Amino acid sequence: MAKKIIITGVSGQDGSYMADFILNNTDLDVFGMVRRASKPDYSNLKNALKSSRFKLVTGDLSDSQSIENLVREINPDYFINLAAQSFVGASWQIPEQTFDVTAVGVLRCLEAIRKFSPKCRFYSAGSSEEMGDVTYSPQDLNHPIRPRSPYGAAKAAARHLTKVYKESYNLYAVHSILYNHESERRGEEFVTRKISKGVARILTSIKRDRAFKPIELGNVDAKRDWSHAKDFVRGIWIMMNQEKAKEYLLSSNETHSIREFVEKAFLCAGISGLWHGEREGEEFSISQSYGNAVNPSSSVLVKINPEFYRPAEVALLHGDSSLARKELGWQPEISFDKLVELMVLSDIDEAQKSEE
Ligand code: GDR
Repeated sequence: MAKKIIITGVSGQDGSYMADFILNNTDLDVFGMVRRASKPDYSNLKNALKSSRFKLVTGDLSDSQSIENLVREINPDYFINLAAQSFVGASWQIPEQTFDVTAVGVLRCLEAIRKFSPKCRFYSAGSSEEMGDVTYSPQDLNHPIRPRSPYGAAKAAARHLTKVYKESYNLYAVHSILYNHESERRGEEFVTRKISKGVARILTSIKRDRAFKPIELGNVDAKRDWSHAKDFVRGIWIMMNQEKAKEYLLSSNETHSIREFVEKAFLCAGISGLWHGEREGEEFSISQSYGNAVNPSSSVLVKINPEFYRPAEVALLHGDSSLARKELGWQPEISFDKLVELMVLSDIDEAQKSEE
């Protein structure tokens, strides 16, 4: 009989890439957990839904009964938890829900596995947001936990819970620290996708000689360590198939500012820009001419909007994934430049299709 895996958050970026990876590289049956929704969006599951080995199941991390039922009925060999309230910015507005889903949700999964499927291997996606207010760079697994948001605190709690359950009940339970990971499937609330979508929208307007509104961003000086999500799901699967469960950290080992992402993203669309002004008055504007196509009043590409500042910011994240590279033989295959290009070109393609 084929082995079975439950993937939570399967319609999201990471969950859908994980489902694709498992379907393409193993013969496991995949049970993708989704919440009940009146207007479900399965656009990331176009590939997975074509497979007879893929099945959608309904469950909710905030409902222990639903998790227990799934674990009892499916009796999975692997349980990969990629569901969370994953938007850091929203975690100040909905702190209880963030903690309930992101931290207590992990506890509910661990309890279900302990009770009904103790041989099942469990994965909890951790975050560089646990490092928070960093004390050194690049950060490794020894870096102190110093979260700066309700989200970061919830992920830190999930990390402790996973360790406690692993040690108390001898479970194969792994919580790994994941630095930022993006893709063409990234949610539009995250800064990289907000930029790539914005670039595509602006390029379409320029080409059609239409005025456009700039992309509005918060702190463009924050630095992040960005990888492609596809590289991370491969790393997670390697972690899940070791002799012993162990914590690892996945990162690109590079750090880039939001500012740099903006510049590269516009260049991918053939638009070069210049930063000018200061603080809240800062803008990024077109620095080359497009003949008569550009209305001068529409030449601002990006402007700062303090509405997008966070109550507490993580200024710098820069990971050191040398342990995972050495012990798991893992390394990212998609560079930062390639990531930006893939995202921008995909959004340009989509924008063109919707114009047709
Ligand atoms: P992050 O991702 O908080 O690092 O968490 P996000 O893309 O939201 O922010 C990255 C940085 O960009 C700055 N920023 C903006 N962010 C958003 N979303 N929108 C803006 O307009 C904007 N302007 C500037 C932010 O202040 C921040 O510094 C991601 C999530 O995927 C988490 O779930 C995951 O755990 C971590 O990465 C690793």
